[in-house]
Amino acid sequence: MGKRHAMRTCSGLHPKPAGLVLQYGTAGFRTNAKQLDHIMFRMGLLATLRSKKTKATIGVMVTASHNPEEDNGVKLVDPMGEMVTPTWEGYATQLANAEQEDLLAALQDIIKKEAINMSQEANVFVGKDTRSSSASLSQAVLDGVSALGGHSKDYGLVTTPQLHYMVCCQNTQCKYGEATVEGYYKKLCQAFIQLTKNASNCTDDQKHLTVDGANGIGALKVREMESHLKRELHISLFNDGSKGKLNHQCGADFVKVQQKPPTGIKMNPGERCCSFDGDADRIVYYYADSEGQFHLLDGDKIATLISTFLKELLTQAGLDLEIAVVQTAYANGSSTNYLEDTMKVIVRCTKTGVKHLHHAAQEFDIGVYFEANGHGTVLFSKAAEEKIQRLAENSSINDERKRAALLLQNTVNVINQTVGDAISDMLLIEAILAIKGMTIQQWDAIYSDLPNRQLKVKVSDRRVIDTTDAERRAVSPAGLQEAIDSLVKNYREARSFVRPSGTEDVVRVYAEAETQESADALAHDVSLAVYRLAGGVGGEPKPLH
Ligand code: 16G
Ligand code: MG
Repeated sequence: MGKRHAMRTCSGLHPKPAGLVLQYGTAGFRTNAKQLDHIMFRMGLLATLRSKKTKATIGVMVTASHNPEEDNGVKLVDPMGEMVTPTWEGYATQLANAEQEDLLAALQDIIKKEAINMSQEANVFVGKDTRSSSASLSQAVLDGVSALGGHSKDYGLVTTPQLHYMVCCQNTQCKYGEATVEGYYKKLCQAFIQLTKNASNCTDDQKHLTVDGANGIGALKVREMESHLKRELHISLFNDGSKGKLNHQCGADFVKVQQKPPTGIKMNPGERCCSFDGDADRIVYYYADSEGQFHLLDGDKIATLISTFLKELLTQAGLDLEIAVVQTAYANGSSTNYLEDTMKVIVRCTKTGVKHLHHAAQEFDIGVYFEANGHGTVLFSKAAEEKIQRLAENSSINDERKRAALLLQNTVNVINQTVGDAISDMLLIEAILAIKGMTIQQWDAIYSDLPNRQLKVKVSDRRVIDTTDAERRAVSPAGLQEAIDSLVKNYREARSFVRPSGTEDVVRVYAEAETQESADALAHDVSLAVYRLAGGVGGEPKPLH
């Protein structure tokens, strides 16, 4: 068989090091780039099978997001731009770990289980980030696609959300937009310009935004997009990749975890700044006040700003649509209280990982989902989009309703609904602040975050920790939850939970409390409980102070 022969020959060019075992984790495979060549080839194969199975275009993105430059990774994108389903994540792991001589059998196993018609056409879109290893690794993906006779389109350097967008456009016959990077800029920027038209008294100062591009793909793409913004947003771009190292002391993850500004940017007091991560699917905002104090506005603050804005517009438009905010256990308790008690919106909590939030958000007319780390977007149900559309086209409604309906319509268009998108989120946030005439300080003051602390604990096998209730409670090992419960009782307004990381070999500990000292002390207490009850390795966790 010709194809089989081609497969053998090509897979020989991308051999698997014997014994190497990797897992398709929360966000795909991610490890040192040197270990990934065979994984990429095999993900090219798998994407081709997935395409044949779904009779749709599938995406493969080569990136390791916020990881250091020497790492790389790969994620598969399903037809509507979503993350691939759990069953296929399982296949990805099986295929990745089959020894060289078992590869054909592993493929045949998937073909059989999924009853795939191998004569069906296959189409795969491939994208990559700016890592030096990405060029050859994305070529390995392309080799995998052609080894199974699939067609591929190489988008080259794109952000992760741009690739998700292209896949969705392609599979909706361009109803979602044109499947080109130009088309993406046009759609988003046009919507942004329409939105900000309503904020005509915006000064140049208010139109200014400082962006930290994490020395990655997001910086390149912001540059590319700028002309489409027609000076309605003035961006000062730092960490644009011209000299600094990717994600090194910069980017959204650094800023969120360290709770401090990235290096390499110029911050003036009171000015809005934001940071992207290495593949531009996350964003956080921040500013320094006149005393030089740093203030972070994370995914929770973003979700609050967006959901408040949408809720006000729905009221003004007289549209009866249900809006919900989806968070994870990491959401600051103050944000959850504010959303539920003051804003009166529905709040749902899911497990960590975009696919869980995305899924939960799909259950509402309008689902706003954000992880505290800045990954998130807004989903509109088909029915909600149609209602908004109809109202915007209705000529017999009063001016207030008309204005709100048009704003809602353009809000839908500025959002990348396929996945969290730093560029799209940035445009939406900038538009909201402009329309509301709101400063970043005013946005920050909507509610005050409870002091919190995140720690990690090394244990011999993190799988001994099993959680329930969207990771808020531990069901094993025995006694751990009871220990956490009694420690939490020692502090005011306190909360704590632990979960095994999906991307690192550690157990994560989160604690929040009335004061920073209490949050730090509680996080330490809980770390000790994990260390003692869940098989800690290395030295005992030391107190923070
Ligand atoms: C991945 C997830 C992110 C999550 C993080 C948690 C996607 C695209 N990314 O980066 O959403 O917050 O993992 O990491 O799903 P952890 O399990 O190590 O805490
Ligand atoms: Mg990312």
